[in-house]
Amino acid sequence: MGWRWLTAGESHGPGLLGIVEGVPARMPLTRDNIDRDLTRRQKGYGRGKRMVIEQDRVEIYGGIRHGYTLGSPVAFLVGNRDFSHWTEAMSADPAPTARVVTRPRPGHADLVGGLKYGHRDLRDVLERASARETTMRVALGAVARTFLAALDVRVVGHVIRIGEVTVPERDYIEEEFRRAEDSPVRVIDEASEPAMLEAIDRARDAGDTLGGQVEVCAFGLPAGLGSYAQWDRRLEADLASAMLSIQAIKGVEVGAGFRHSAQPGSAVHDEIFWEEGRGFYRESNYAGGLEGGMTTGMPLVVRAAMKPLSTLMKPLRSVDIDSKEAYLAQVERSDVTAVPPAVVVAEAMMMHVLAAAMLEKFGGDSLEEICERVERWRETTRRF
Ligand code: EPS
Repeated sequence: MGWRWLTAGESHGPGLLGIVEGVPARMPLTRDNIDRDLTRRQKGYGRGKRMVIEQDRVEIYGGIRHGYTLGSPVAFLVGNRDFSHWTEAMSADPAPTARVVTRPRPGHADLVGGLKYGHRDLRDVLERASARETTMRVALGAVARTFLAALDVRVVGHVIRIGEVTVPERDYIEEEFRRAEDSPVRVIDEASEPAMLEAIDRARDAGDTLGGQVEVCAFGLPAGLGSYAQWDRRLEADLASAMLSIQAIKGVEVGAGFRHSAQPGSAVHDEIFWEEGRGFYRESNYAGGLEGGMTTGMPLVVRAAMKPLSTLMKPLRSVDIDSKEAYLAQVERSDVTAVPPAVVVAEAMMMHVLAAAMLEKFGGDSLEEICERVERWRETTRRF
């Protein structure tokens, strides 16, 4: 059954809930491991006022005892501080209707969600469609991070584009990713930072929003996760699906993906070398760590493109779902850009996919058992 997880909760409800199943037993895991990623997700120049209200911290409801996992489902709650301003509007008990939304925002789930579920108050849609939900993806993803780290796999990411501003195209090495932690826009490339900050200021002043691109990499992966043998076992497919499931993500690229589609094959494939003791290796990584739906052992590189947020202070034209009159869309408090936090969310989604792939290939119930199997496999691949 592998790695299974679910989230629940509305943006302005009491909180977000999550359960992850399949976490091996006897794995050290503390609240700090989780809160670190929750804090990272809250950062970023261009974030809105909500992030001043919230201080996301996890409460552990199951699966961990005395700092170790039990092998039982790991269950989390992250409270919404903002709920204190919404107790009646978001009450689960019958209460007077309040803060009704009838003017859908173009680009958000509001209109189609209302149509699909029959909601005439579009708040019933936007509360769950909101990217607030990514808080719990990240909390559960931090469990995957801890698991992967024990197997010597590290997942890191950075911003490569905000609006028109892009960082130079090149492979970034693992050590460089630390720089992104100190950047207000989560970029490695410091030279791009001032132009990005300026672009965000300009968008804010204009009541507009900005999209961009993130790049997420996994280092230390063994070769052979995923499979070419069936369409639904190809790891690219799981990674693309995971990335596209993130709110506002509209495009995904593995390795040099779109960029290499215009070049000849001789320029884009990673030549194969062999050395005693080291085994097979490559000197380039155009494939982004995947060949034939399987990890090659090179860094896994996935990029995701985010559209600009659809909540605009300068709203676009829309139609009221009750009166059918033309109106400007609902103005809700929001972020100018959410590209820096999208890095943390994309890391979480990649880690969920990789934790599942690790469990599928190696299996096992305790961390020790899995670690031994991974180590044996690494040795096997070196000797092949
Ligand atoms: C978010 C919380 C939300 C938004 C944002 C992400 O809070 P609120 O709606 O109360 O301002 O800041 O959500 C969106 C951009 C969106 O389109 O839904 C968060 O916790 O990340």
